[in-house]
Amino acid sequence: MSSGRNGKDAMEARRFWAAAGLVAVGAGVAVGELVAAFITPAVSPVSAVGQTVIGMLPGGVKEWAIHLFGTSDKTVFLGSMVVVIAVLAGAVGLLERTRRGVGLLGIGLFGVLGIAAIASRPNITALAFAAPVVAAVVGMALLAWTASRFLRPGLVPEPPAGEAGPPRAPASSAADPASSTAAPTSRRSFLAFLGMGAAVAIITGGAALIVRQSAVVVADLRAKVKLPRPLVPAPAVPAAAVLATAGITPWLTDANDFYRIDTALVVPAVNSETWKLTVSGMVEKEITLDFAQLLAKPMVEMYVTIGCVSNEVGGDLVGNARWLGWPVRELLAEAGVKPGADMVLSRSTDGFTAGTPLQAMTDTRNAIIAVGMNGAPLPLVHGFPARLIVPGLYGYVSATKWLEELKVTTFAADTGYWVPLGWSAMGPIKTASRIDVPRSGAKTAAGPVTVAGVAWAPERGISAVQVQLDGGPWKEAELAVALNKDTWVQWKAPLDLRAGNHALKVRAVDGSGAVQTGAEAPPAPDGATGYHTVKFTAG
Ligand SMILES: Nc1nc2c(c(=O)[nH]1)N[C@H]1C(S)=C(S)[C@@H](COP(=O)(O)O)O[C@H]1N2
Ligand SMILES: [Mo]
Repeated sequence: MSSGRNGKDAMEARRFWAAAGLVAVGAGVAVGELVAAFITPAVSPVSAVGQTVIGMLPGGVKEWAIHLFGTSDKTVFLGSMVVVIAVLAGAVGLLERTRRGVGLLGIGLFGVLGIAAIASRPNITALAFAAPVVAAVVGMALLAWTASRFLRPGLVPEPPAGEAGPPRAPASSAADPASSTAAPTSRRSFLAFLGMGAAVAIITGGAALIVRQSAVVVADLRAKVKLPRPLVPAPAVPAAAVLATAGITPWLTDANDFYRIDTALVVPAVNSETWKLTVSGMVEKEITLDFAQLLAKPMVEMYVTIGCVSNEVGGDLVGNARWLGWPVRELLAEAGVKPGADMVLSRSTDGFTAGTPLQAMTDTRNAIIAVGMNGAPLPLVHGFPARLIVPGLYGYVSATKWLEELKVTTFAADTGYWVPLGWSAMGPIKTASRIDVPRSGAKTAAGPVTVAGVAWAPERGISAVQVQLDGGPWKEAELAVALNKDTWVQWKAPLDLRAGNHALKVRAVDGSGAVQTGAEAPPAPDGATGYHTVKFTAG
């Protein structure tokens, strides 16, 4: 039979040991992140575990995860990871209280998970394992220290659950051995515990500062980059390329509004002063060049619309920018491609890979190693200091950001990151069109209105856009002037609307005369199809 006082003590003891687990694991994780920030900035143990978890998700959830990667939901994901780690840490502390050594084992298991997660990341070095090992050692040491201090052998343990111990005298808590050992309330032990907490806070704060500092340093380097003048500048954009219809997507996408899709939980901060690009694989001679050497190459500048394979019909994972860069074919010509190669596997500093047909890298389309976006160095989120831009291909097979290696290889020997996860090895961008005005569910005026949007078929161009109101006949829309085949085209069409509900459909005809398919298909494995339809009300 347990008195109220014992219940309260047990509660306090549980709180203490949950906190002890939290402090031990928290300090371990913080130190591990700190070690990683110093020696392998591209591999963080926490994000490696997160990425492994996402990697183990089944197909449908992964589909959703790709979208997650491009949005602010990353913060939500990292936040949930912190909560999960905190709960497990508390559990580890409680375990150590009742079964000495088991909590330590739990922390060791954390370390093993971290090591396994890092081992499953592409392109890692042995150094990357230092962080989870240090994290586990620090966590175990702290918990062992707490246990040796507050769970001294020889003192009366808590009675096992369900079995009432001998009745205790309602003595003062200091005289009660059970409560004084299980829930230390003495001033000294409490101060020691606070000290550990403070150490954790300082270490975590320091680690966070260092990580943030590296981003600041890189942002500074980026601000100082002087982009070269292009040998081949992009043509001026004629006024007739841009429609004035209110609500239409701007023809040129501002870098700040450009969609972002990548697997990086933390944006890689790549130092442009130490950055190098390597050409390897099936080449006559390997080439390595640094950022200054890259900037000295004869550059081309061009408007290109890029898009994500995960874009739904009518979605906005697509954007149009002016890119500055050095044609990949010139770099490959310097390296000398050996016969038999048919793919270039590009790799980023954070281990992402994309497999691009050698053909697309070397033909006249100007696949480039891009250093500039809309007249400025690449923003950090869009791949600073260098990325690939290949007109006509979805980003997952071509647009590697934070580029560091081009391996000339074959489709038989290598695969890009997304291919084993159920996406097609080949990813040409499908002909697509979108209605921007009116928006779905909008209320418009009845009578004459202008509907408008964009259409794209990079590499083939757009020759016509047609709209269909309420299942009626297809009607030609008016096209803005197309700058080239690789950029999207704005379109608009005047309609005369009766009051009531309407459904508007759009479809495009590409430069080869092929009409966009109306057959509905999901994004996986090689891009969504179907006609974008907007339902709205007039009057
Ligand atoms: N390093 C790296 N590069 C990457 C990716 C990635 O996950 N990591 N995702 C690719 C995908 S799927 C797309 S659609 C484009 C998106 O480029 P953006 O974020 O600049 O719009 O980047 C590509 N390059
Ligand atoms: Mo993508």
